Amino acid sequence: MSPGPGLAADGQPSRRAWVGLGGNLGDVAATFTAALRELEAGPELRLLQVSRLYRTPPWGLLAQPDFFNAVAAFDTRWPPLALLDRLHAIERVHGRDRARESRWGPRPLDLDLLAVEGEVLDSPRLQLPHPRIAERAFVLVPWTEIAPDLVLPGLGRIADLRDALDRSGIEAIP
Ligand code: A4P
Ligand code: MG
Repeated sequence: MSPGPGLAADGQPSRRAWVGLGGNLGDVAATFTAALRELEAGPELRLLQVSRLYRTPPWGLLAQPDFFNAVAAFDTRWPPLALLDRLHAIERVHGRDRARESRWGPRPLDLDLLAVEGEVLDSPRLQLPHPRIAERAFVLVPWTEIAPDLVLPGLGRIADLRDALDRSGIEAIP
């Protein structure tokens, strides 16, 4: 018998998860393409949609090259912490070394778990929705492209959060 809607073959519910991609070292577009392919490689994640790539002025630490950012939607049956571990493993494959970088500083690839459908978490390793979303136009602009009406618990609707921010300098790459 085939599983019902929203149920993966092993009976675990499949849920929507959104991942933010960022980077400002190396060939970031090629890195994003490779990282998405790697995320899709196993049976646990199915890529549904990816925003366009955006060039964005650096946020937080200003003296560094412009970033590229995008947001991707997946269906997953992984628990959120397993998904976070997978994201970190892929960051490492692409040369990210947390021990040698500064917070908000330059990096080849940053994969943030932005939200998982139905999950509100507040643990040291993982907070969901990602706690700093409402301050970050570089996340909200690409996210609005693929999920404008998504409502984040405690924060509000993605397109409304975007509209409240200064978006100057953020440009889609044609
Ligand atoms: N952590 C907790 N919750 C989460 C979550 N939902 N997703 C913990 C991912 N990680 C989460 O994250 C630090 C720790 O947060 C992790 O070990 C994890 O257990 P990190 O990704 O290693 O650190 P970070 O990226 O330096 O910090 P943070 O606060 O995630 O900031 P950002 O925004 O990712 O900072 N400007 C532009 N224009 N575009 C960018 O992409 N990125 C940064 C990096 C700064 N400025 C930027 C951009
Ligand atoms: Mg991060």
